[in-house]
Amino acid sequence: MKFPLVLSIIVTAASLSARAETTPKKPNIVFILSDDHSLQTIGAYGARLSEFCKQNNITPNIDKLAEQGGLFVNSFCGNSICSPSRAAIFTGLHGHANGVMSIIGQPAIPKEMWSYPLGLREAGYQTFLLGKWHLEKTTPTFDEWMILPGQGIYFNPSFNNSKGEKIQTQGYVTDVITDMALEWLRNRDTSKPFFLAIHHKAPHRPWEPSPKYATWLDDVKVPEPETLFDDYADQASPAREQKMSIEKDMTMAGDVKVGGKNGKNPNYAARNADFEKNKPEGRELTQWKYQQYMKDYLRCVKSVDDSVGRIVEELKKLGLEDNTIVIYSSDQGFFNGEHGWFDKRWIYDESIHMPFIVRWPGVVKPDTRFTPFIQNIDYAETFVDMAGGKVPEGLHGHSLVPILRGKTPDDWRKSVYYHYYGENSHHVAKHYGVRTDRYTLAFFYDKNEWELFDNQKDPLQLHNVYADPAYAKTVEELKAELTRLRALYKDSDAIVPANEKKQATPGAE
Ligand SMILES: [Ca+2]
Repeated sequence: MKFPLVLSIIVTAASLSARAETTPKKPNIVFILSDDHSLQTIGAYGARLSEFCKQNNITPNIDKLAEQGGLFVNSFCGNSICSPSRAAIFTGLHGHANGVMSIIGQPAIPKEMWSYPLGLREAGYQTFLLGKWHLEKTTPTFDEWMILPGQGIYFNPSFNNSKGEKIQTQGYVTDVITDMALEWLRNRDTSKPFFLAIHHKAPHRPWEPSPKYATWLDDVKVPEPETLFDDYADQASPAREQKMSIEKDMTMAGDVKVGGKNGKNPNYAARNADFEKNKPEGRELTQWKYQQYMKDYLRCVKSVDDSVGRIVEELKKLGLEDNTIVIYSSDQGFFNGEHGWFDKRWIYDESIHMPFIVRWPGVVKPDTRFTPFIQNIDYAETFVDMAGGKVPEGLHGHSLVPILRGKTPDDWRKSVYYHYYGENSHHVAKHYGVRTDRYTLAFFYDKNEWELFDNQKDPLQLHNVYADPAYAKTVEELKAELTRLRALYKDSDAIVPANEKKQATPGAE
């Protein structure tokens, strides 16, 4: 595997003169990153399940952040899978440049490579990372860290910390992480501004809710997507070959928690009894599985939302509310039954979108809906810019601070680049592509197959119009844009790693 950009973007740390003194009242920054939380399941986003979330009080605290600050409606990842998205956030570079393109056999990010905690440290910040890291071979560059090994687990998780200790905890992972965050806030070094990264495990598969919410939502019906029974008739062939369908690939014992060891878990007793009584089959079984999946997912989201509420409340108690930026994001989106799927990986909208919400008192006007196209590669420079620090030349992202201040640069990007490198657990074909305001163009290069969606006419992304003569000019323009982006980021076919031979651990994404 090659790292073509490493040499050119390795930080010349010495050349970045540290700011001599921190300016008064530098803002503190709390960055909350959940795992696989979709836009559809955030009330404030106005997406498919947003109204349902509002009616059922699922994300009141996240929604409040958006009301008091702003949210980005065109926020995207560059590769919709955990480790690569996290590496892009950490380095400000797409995967082909930082080396983390997949979740299997991922290399360490080169030690010499710049990452945003280094920029924050130079700017006089103390930095703490807490929760899911999922870049196993890379040591975090935060001053202190407390991370879940691998994926982490939902109950009684252990953590590894920056002192080389293994910490065993008791309780539900989202609550444990929140307790640790509050403790750190109370005991932090008050002589410096801080950056606190809180990386939740939830709501990642296998969507195990807190016992507190085990039966919450039992009596409601989660609205089904129009495309729950998508037959992929008018899409490119990879959509028909994936293995992420609720009908065929969502497991009864592990995912839906019926039978197996989950069958005896009292938290899942009601659904096991219901299944035994009604024995749904065929389409009804898919619908039934969808309800179980979505309720578990939303129960996990509810605990994340509680966490957001507790953190904001603690900032208030500590008198930090007015001078602390609070950011909420997730490492990518997720299919909540759209196209009949769970999981992510595709350039398609539910997967490529990332929530990005920023409350920055005195800077971001309340209830702002930002429309510029942003991407996870922008986070690193944004964090450091918020802190008044500097970043090295050659990052792929750009600071969002001008946009947050209400002035979008004239030359801001109008499209985003996407590249999914494949791994075997859900059989999604490798593809790269471009998402613009109106279109999504993807190239499945191992299949030499293109797919074009007109998102204005076809927001559900059901009809591949690539071969439609009416779109010939559009195809030409989008291909030119894709070529431009690949040249801009210096991505090339030579960088695509050999297809992974190893089967991924189910759910280990
Ligand atoms: Ca994820």
